[in-house]
Amino acid sequence: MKYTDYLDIHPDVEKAIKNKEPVVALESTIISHGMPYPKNVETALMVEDTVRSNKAVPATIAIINGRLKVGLTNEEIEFLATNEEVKKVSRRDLPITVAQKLSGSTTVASTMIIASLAKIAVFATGGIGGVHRGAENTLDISADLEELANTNVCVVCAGAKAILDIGLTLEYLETKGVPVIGYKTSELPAFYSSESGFDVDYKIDSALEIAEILKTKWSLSIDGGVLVTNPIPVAFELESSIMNEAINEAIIEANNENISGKEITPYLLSKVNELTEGKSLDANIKLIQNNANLASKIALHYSNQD
Ligand code: PSU
Ligand code: MN
Repeated sequence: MKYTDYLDIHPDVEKAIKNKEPVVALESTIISHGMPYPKNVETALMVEDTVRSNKAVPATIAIINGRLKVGLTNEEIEFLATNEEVKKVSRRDLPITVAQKLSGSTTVASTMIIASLAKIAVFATGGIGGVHRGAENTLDISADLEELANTNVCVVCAGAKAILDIGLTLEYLETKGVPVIGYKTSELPAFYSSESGFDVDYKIDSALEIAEILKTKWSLSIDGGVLVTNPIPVAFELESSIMNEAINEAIIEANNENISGKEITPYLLSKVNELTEGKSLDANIKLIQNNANLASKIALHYSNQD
């Protein structure tokens, strides 16, 4: 079997890839494990429309009945959003999900793998996984970081969320040689707020320059991803003291309930949403839209180069 035998690329996406038109990959864990229904469906469709309004083609990625789907129908998005059996699939889960013809939503790591198989270079998400707080004891480091080290996809996110150890996450990315770019900022954004107190390596002010960096990196065979961090617009920022309080409480509850492994991120996200009475969810939606806008612009410039 060739890898293409496992892939179902949506005709709109296939046409765009063939004609070297801009395409933006989107993940699906956020749909099935990152947001409650029906906001998850509304957000997934809104993000796709945001990409289209920038004259790029959205390719939401997931695994359905063992097929690697690149570009979903609205029915498939609804299925991912409502079906309890849809598992969170990261790198190690991917071959099992495919071989057993199961369905799964893809994390940043597995979305990067599938995007790269489909030759899509730019991917928009909300937040990446990283080094968790307390990782010196738990060794909980997301497979997203290892994927960024190895797979040639540019990931546009809103920085690292404070459920993670932001400093250790940056150190890990440095060790692995992953460029961390701040879009119009020299400070790493912290997801719900535009500031984290940590510097990024490079402040870059235009999507064109980012596209040039991608071309240069991969032309030089320096494999691996590039992380573009895009601050949440100030109008939608949340007070970091309120967020930190909610996150600290969520982490204590997760410990009390012995939540670990792949369950921890979805657990913390829904707890924080509960504790902030939905404010974190609203901010989450705004920042994903913001990331989809920037990713579309990068994809447009990237596709215009040879
Ligand atoms: N962070 C968020 N929202 C999310 C995730 C992370 O703010 O939905 C999801 C992404 O799909 C990410 C995954 O790739 O969680 C990381 O999970 P883990 O830490 O188990 O690798
Ligand atoms: Mn983990």
